[in-house]
Amino acid sequence: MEIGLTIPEVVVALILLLPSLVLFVILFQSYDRRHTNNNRVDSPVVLQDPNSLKQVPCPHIRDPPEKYLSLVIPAFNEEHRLPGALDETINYLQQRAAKDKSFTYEVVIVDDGSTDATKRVAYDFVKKFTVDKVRVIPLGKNQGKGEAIRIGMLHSRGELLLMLDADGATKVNDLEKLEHEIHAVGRKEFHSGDSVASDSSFRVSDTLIAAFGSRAHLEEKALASRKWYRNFLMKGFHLVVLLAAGPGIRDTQCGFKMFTRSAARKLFTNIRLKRWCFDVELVFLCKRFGIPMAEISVNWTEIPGSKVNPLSIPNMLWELALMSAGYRTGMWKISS
Ligand SMILES: Nc1nc2c(ncn2[C@@H]2O[C@H](COP(=O)(O)OP(=O)(O)O)[C@@H](O)[C@H]2O)c(=O)[nH]1
Ligand SMILES: [Mg+2]
Repeated sequence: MEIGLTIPEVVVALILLLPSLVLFVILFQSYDRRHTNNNRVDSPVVLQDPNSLKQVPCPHIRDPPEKYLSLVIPAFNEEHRLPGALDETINYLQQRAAKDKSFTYEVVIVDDGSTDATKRVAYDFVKKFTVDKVRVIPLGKNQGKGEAIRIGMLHSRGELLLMLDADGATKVNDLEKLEHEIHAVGRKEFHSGDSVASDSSFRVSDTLIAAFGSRAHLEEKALASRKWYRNFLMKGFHLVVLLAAGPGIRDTQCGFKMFTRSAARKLFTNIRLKRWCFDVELVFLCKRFGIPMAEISVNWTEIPGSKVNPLSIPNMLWELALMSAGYRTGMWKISS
């Protein structure tokens, strides 16, 4: 059978068909991820202690806190960058705990299907510092930074939960800036709700606050020194983020963010994006839940070995398209 289309007609047909096809695939994929993560069974719930080889229960974010602070580190092929960053982090935590007996902590390393020696390096730290202080959650297969952080958060024990990168790009003591802001905002909200409440009944884990580390103050310098595609990503991103999540946070992508336990419970039982744009979804969800967001300047050092490259751009756009389609059509429901 002869169709009898001229070349211009074929071009026009393709121009009309392609966007419809892309839209269809976006809607289909969003539909595929429509279930909230509350319904997903999150593994693992039991960890193995490499020292005693005993099983260690791994609590859920819905359980009461057992530590003051959890540090969640996503790690993908980080055998070289992780040891230095972990040494510095644990050193800081130990010094602080020595000065203040009420300061308790854990470090949760989520190994996201690394193909190098990341897991072994991480377990060496568990052996050295005990499974109470350092935990490894192995995901087996690579799932993405966002997914690794989600699983780490869901199995953390802290009143406050900090996510930070495995390369030590931000000095760990900057967490105090985020922590102080969370306490200040939390206390203010606590007393504004009930002016006669005594300060001793204030529990930071019950407040709803997210503190976003930010490199916005470094933007000019970064633009001059970063690779072209990082600048393209940064500028393009501001625009796309504005469209997808609205205004509020200038630097959504900084890998240094702190949440109260109650805020983390709401955010990480709902989040669906798994790779680089999960931070944008966090902003979106904070707004939906009315969780106050604070953006706080932190130090940032560009550490060689970044895994963000030009190939990350299509994935970022794809994730934002999924998110917009999912929430705007109502396929992605938010559960509180
Ligand atoms: N879980 C997981 N983490 C990743 C992946 N890619 C990068 N990361 C982690 O994300 C953090 C930041 O990564 P990096 O490549 O330094 O990104 P950049 O600092 O934004 O250039 C590090 O802790 C990485 O190990 C991935 O595919 N999965
Ligand atoms: Mg980095």
